[in-house]
Amino acid sequence: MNILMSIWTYFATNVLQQPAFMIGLIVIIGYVLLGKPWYDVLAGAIKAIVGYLILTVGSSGLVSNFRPVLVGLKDRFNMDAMVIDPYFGQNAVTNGVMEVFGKGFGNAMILLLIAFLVNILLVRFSKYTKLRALFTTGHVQVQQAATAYWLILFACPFLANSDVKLIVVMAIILGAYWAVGSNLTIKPCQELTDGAGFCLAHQQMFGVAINTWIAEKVFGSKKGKKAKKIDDIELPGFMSIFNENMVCTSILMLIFFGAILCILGRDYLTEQGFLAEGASMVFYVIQTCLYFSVYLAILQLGVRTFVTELTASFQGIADKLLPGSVPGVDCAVIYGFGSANAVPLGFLAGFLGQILAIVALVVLKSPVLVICGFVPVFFDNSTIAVFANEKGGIKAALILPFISGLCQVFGSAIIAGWVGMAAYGGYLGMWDWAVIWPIMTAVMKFLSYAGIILIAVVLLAIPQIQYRKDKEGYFLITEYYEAYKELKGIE
Ligand code: ASC
Repeated sequence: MNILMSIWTYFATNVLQQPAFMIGLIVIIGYVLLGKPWYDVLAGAIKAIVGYLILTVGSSGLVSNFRPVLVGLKDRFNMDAMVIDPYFGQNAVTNGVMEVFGKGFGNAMILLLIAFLVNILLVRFSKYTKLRALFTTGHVQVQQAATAYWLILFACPFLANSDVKLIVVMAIILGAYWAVGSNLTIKPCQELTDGAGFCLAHQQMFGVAINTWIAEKVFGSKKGKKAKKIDDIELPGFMSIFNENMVCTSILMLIFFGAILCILGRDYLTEQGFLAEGASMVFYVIQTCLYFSVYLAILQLGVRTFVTELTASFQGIADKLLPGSVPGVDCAVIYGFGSANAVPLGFLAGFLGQILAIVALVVLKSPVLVICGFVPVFFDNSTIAVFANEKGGIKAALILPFISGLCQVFGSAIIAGWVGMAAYGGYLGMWDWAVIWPIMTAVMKFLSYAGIILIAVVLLAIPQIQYRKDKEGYFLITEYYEAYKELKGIE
């Protein structure tokens, strides 16, 4: 048993929680099942792993470059505020869960094992479950497991006396959330990418599904007139330079982060080691801000490198092992599709929403103050903007991320204040965890066991409803996208 556990832990730490190797493994299995020669398998795996690692260089470059800038605002103004960011959220759990509940979280590996198996089984029996998505982003699952542990312990203290009961409940609720959430993003992703064959497995899956739906219903074509998308807009005169993504992103970020860096001030930046003593502040600001475009370009190169390998090889898994399934990937993958300018615009609109919400918390003298974390502001809102633009045009791409920014701050302040995580300085803060999980926590808190059952039933009913609303297209959209397009009259 110990040996099995060691093998599993090794696999989970090195493969399952490292999306690049997880994707590599999937590509190997897929190509082997397709009967490809060994050198094609090897080449495919290398391209997939390198591509994903390039994506990671882009996304972690963005995070490590720009997170300190936003968090700096808190130090600079001596604010006693909680940061909404997955990494701060995980730290808060690590530091606080023992003190608050008298219980540490040592069972992450077992939980991941059960969740992974449950995911595979749910997809294997898609005929009954109607679930079609395999999660590949283990790093996100670990962050979510930590936060869910706190929320569930808070809502259901009666589970604390038995590790087995606790793990089972967590596996059911989290596993169902993962499976149902990623499944919800299949239609938006397939329609946006013209059937690229993946969906999202991240932290704003319900957010993407709900916002795409609103974008289509509220902002979509009216009286046969299509909503104007970002790329349809022809800017006049000198403004036309904004049509080019790299220029647009660089100028917007220069204005935005340039202003924040100036607010932080030379003294603070030198003190923190960001700016070398005596170096030029002007060029430091220009370089730092332009790095935003650099990392975004890297990220998009990574997406281009691995997505084709992943989807081509996944055909083997979808044909032989898990019929009709697609892989769920990091939300950043979507930045390689749709309108590239939706990415900086969604980010800025979301930031505006967050700032407004934070000002409201200060004015209302909220006991919990929040400071923006880079990951939720950027990765949630840019993602939502890309989908919103596709269905509802530029208006949707600005308004929906703005509302999302409000939801992220208010939702996180309420839930983290209520469950006591705010006192430990951080909360996950991503869309689903600021909107959907607070509702689930409240239901479990007030209905206890009945609440747990209710949530599991409602979650698992969602794919059934989706299927019943579109029996013909539901599996066709993953199995044969061209036929789906024909069925729906999509050009
Ligand atoms: C997250 C998280 C990250 C980023 C990354 C986006 O939620 O923890 O590191 O988003 O996955 O590419």
